[in-house]
Amino acid sequence: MKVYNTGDVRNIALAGNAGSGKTTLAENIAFEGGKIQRRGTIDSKSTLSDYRPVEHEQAGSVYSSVLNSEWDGVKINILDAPGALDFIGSAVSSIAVADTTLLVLNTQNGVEVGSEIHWRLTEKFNKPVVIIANHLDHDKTNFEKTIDQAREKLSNHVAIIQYPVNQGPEFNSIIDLITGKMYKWKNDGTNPEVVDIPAEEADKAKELRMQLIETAAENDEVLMETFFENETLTEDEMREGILKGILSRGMFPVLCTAAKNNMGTRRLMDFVKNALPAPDTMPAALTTDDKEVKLDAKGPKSLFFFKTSVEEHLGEVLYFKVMSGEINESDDMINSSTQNKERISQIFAVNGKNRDNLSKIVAGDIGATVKLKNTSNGDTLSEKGTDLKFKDIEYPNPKYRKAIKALSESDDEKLGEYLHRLHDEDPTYILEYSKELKQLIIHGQGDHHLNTLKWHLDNIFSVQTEFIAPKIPYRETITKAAQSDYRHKKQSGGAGQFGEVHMIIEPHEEGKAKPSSFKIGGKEYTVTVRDEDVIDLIWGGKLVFYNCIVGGVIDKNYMPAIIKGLMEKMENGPLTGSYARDIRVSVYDGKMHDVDSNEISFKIAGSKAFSDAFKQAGAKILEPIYNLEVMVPSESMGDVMSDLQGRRAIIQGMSSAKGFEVINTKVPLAEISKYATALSSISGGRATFEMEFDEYAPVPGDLQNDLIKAHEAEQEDDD
Ligand SMILES: Nc1nc2c(ncn2[C@@H]2O[C@H](COP(=O)(O)OP(=O)(O)OP(=O)(O)O)[C@@H](O)[C@H]2O)c(=O)[nH]1
Ligand SMILES: [Mg+2]
Repeated sequence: MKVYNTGDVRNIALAGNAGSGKTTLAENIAFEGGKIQRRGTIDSKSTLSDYRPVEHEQAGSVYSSVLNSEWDGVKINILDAPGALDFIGSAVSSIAVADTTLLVLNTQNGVEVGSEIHWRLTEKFNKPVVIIANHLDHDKTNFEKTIDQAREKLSNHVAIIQYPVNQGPEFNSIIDLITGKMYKWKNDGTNPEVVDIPAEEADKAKELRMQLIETAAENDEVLMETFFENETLTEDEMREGILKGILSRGMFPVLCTAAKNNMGTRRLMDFVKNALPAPDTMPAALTTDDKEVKLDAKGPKSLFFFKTSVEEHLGEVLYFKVMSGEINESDDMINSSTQNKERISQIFAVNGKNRDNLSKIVAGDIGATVKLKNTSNGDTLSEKGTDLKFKDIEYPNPKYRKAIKALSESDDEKLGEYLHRLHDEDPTYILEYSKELKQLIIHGQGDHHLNTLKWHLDNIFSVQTEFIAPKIPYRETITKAAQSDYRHKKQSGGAGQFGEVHMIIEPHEEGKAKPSSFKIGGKEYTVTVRDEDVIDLIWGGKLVFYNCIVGGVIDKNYMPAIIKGLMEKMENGPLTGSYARDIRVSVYDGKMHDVDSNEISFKIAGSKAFSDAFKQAGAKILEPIYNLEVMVPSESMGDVMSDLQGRRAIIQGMSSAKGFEVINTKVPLAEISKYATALSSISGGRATFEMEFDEYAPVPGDLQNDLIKAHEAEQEDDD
């Protein structure tokens, strides 16, 4: 297949709400560029993009697909993202990697939730956007309402470049304000007849053209002056202003399509070729150490990997964008994450599951390769000696968790392997084997997301699994000081065991002075710290140990054994068996025996004394609290707030942004396991949220009692 120069490449992401017509549009672009002889359809499960069984099952995209086409010598790479928000990971990587996003709107529904959320991703990645007004052939289509909503909810820099003359079931014509012509299709779309604007449209076209010229001029001072002088711009000046506006997000052009009938595709491809930025006109990419690397075909060879798919008979296919240089088949490169050498044995241009071999691929272009040894999503391969590592794509945090288990234990290993594979294909599936909870937990974006994962396990991998309720990783701590001592003594023939430990435990707080005196149960204790040992616990929080022994009553060498004894209890808290945290322990007295004392004796004594003290120290169960940022359309605000109150939420603040209210709140994890589903049903799918771990906080007293009882019952069951 042909090799394209950087300037002849356009990379577009197709984003927007589920069902807006992205995959149909991608199919049209591939068809018009001669990549396929017939346009596949969603109904007949024959599109290039939606080729996977799960996509046939769901009649919509689940993963992004990479397609390419050609128009007038320019290669158009298409990243067709799924619209369903459960699969947002693929929309994130598509928007991050492409240079321009085509945000496809279904003009029956206007700006939908998914449109807004994908729009926000383009804001985050600071990428140009072109709006595609699709579904113009529906009886309920409303172009004007869609544009009004786009201006209100997305940006007031939305600029009409094309408008439909006869939207609705008879739709077959648009007016293009750049060329000043009307485009009229026959029933099968494709190639339109180009005619002068009819007299009855002249005034409207003139007015909209003036608006477009003004918006184009606003993006450049020189153009603005020209506009003031001549009160218009030439077609070339207009194009220049539009390109600048697109690049700086100062303008969001609107084009028209009826994708099902293949109307508008060719004009769209003209526009992609003429008005959208080539990869080397985009801002430089950043490396992990914040170095800017300009996309340059003459630069050092480097590839950024953004997507993996596992294909039948082929294994892992890894998709990349060439970030600089020219890559040839058989090039050796270095993975900057692992420093391993990788050989690029084959280079492909991809159309869904179809692949064409390339001998070479140039900076800015998108391709795929296979048989890499140790490279995955987010990695950079670069020329030896350059050690480039591009910033990885940031994916949204998980919002939903379930525990999963194989019905048959013998499938455990296979299950782990398949789950990793599913994570490679969709990095927003996060797997966690929690040693603490003894559960395999899958984190994802929502119920549908996790059910899709299970669908793969059931239908593709044939591993029978079940979801179970995920446990909450509680913690235990204490709220006041307590004292205890314990003598461990054993004399049963042979060598005996002896160790005695006196300790005071109290809550650990950052910045608290070292212990010196305590008053516990009317008794005063004075201690002098000899040594301090601060242990950062891998599950969060600290254990601080003070050796306050006077006169060598316990040898210093036994301290590590005592700490070991404490750690045993810290790992298995006395209340519910959860991890304990944020405790400090002062060992201030005890006894040794010349012959019988040994490490095991002091470990046992330390552990028992600690357990006993813990129970008198106002022990508390802590639960994980998450910060939630909930974006709610104003009309659902009341319902969302009252639902949050039922979830023990503490509201931190509220603000408004473009028709949305933003609620910042802290909520216990136990209350939000299924929040994604609940919020969606309260708000008709319009509200969304982000969540991030904040801190551990004490559970309310009644819940603490319930948890302790539940733990006791569980222990009895186990006995
Ligand atoms: N009448 C009409 N139907 C359309 C148009 N565009 C797409 N469709 C239909 O709308 C449905 C959804 O189209 P897709 O192309 O799968 O939409 P998508 O945006 O890729 O959807 P997701 O992948 O789920 O995000 C299909 O049945 C298409 O045939 C259009 O312009 N007019
Ligand atoms: Mg699709």
